[in-house]
Amino acid sequence: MSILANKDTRAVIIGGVAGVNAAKRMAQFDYLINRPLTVQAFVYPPEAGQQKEIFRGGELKNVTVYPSLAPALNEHPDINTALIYLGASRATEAAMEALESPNIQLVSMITEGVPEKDAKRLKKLAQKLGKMLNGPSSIGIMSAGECRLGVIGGEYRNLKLCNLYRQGSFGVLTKSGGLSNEAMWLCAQNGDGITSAVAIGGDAYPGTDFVTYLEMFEKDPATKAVVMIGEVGGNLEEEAAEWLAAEPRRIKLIAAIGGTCQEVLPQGMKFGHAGAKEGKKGAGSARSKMNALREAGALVPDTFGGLSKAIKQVYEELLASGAIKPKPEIDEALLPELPPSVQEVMKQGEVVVEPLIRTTISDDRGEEPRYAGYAASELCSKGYGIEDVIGLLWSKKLPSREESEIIKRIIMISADHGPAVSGAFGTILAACAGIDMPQAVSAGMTMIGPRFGGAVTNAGKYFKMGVKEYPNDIPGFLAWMKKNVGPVPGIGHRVKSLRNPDQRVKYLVSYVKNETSLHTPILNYALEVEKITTAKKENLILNVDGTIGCILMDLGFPEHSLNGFFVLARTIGMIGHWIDQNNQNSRLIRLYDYLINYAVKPERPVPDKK
Ligand code: Q5B
Repeated sequence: MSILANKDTRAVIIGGVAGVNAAKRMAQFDYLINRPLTVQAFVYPPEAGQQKEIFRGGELKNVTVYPSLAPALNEHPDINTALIYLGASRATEAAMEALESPNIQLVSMITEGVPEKDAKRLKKLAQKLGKMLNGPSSIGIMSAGECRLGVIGGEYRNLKLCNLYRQGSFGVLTKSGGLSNEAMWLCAQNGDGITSAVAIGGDAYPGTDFVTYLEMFEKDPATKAVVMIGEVGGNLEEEAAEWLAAEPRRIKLIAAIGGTCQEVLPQGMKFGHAGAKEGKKGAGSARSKMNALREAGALVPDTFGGLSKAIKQVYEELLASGAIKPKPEIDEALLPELPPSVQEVMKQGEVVVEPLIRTTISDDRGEEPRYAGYAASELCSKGYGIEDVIGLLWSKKLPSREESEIIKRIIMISADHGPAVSGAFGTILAACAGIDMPQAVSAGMTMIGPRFGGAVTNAGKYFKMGVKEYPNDIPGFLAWMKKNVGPVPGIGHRVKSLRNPDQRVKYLVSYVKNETSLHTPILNYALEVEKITTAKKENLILNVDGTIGCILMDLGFPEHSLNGFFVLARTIGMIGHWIDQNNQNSRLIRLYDYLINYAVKPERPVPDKK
């Protein structure tokens, strides 16, 4: 037997991240003692509909998050316990709702800072409904070998060290969560372990007092003695003393009271728990509580350090009287180990995992991203620019100052070319249809292809091929292109021509050739091609795609990176167009009829279907 929680306990956790973490810890205990998952459902409106992944050993369970308590209880009629993991502002209402739910018999609250008036309301409601309310500020309830509610008991190894996988003979009552773990450990080391341990919470008005729990332990035949750890403040310990003295009790009481140090501390010095707010002497002081408990018949060591000895003494008396028999030792090695995570096993070098992807450009595992090994902030502080980041991430090289200047100009010059071009127009159409920025910009992006903006890569590729295969035979190159490729990428423009030259191209060619020392065999070749194509047709100029493709190839960028320069640069322009249309509250665009040639059949009657 145990009190409050047992093998039939099924819980709902009301709350977010902290509640999910508690559920994971509870599932570890479920695994240790081989019981079904205790937590059946979560209630947390912001994440309603999600499923939380909880591992019970190596077994993955999905636990649903419900928008409110009612559907959770409808779908899980076995739930009889609610754990409140909400902040103080919402915890009281949630606890009230849980108490009022017919199936729920026990509510345990971890929430700290619940207003005292709310704590009193909750206690009154629980008493009226005949339900158990543990907490607020409680770390939880542990029933050895049966059920863990909350994170009480600490980490997995500690659960084993405290023999919590099987029942002992000692009940534990504490105000503090940390001390409950310590008391359980002391019971395992000096006795045969615990039946149940309850952290009642350190608030001034706990939902349930020591006496109520002592009554429960008294009625639990498996519990032979209770270790109670109280503290200064309030009168729960004095009430416990009165209860003990009132009539002969079956259980023995061992008590320790924290706070005797207050006697040597300055008057009024505050202790940790909200409920620990008494003066140095008299009623409510640690000393008076100790005296009251001793007079009532409890075994009260002078100091906390004496608790081990007291537990041992009671355990030996119980053994000697025949009230308990020594529990058979369980070989710890036979208890299940938590399956290690892949990361843990890898760390130990015991498993080899084939990586799913391989990266060679950046690493975010340190304190900040590193681009090809260089910390981003150090690049900034040493005066590098966006051109250098492009160089590092696209070709794993830090461009020289001269190369950076060329890259910068390429980006600047191709950032936008007005609203009429396919990309900008696509973005404007989308912006006017009320589409958000990322999608509107990607609408423009989808226009980048073989005819518009996406000829950079192939221009670089084929002009390089020309340099190699047809160095002194441009007609031969053009003939090969016509036969095998089609229009030469990087040649031709809708509006630019010999008579209306593209100033961007002129500037870039002149800058690279006259103001830098870059060797430009591919650009030179393309300019020779242009001489032949413009002789045929004056708009078959070397266009902006072709020019930047050749220069980037001459700079040594990887071939398949080249379209990226137009994509990157034109994103700046497309974002600009989206912002511009939004600033103007532009209306939905619909083409005027006069812009469409309706080359369709005239209106005619629909024939009867044959
Ligand atoms: N013909 C660009 O064509 C365009 C030829 C060719 C041999 C060629 C065309 C083309 C290659 C792809 C390219 C990037 C579609 C352009 C850019 C960014 C932009 C845009 C902006 C910005 C234009 C008419 C006659 C036909 C064709 C022949 C055409 N191109 N012959 N090699 N490359 N270029 N794209 O004017 O005998 O009559 O049948 O595909 O490099 O996108 O500002 O607008 O910054 O936003 O519509 O600059 O040149 O001419 O296709 O009707 O052809 O010329 O074979 O001959 P058009 P088409 P024929 S820069």
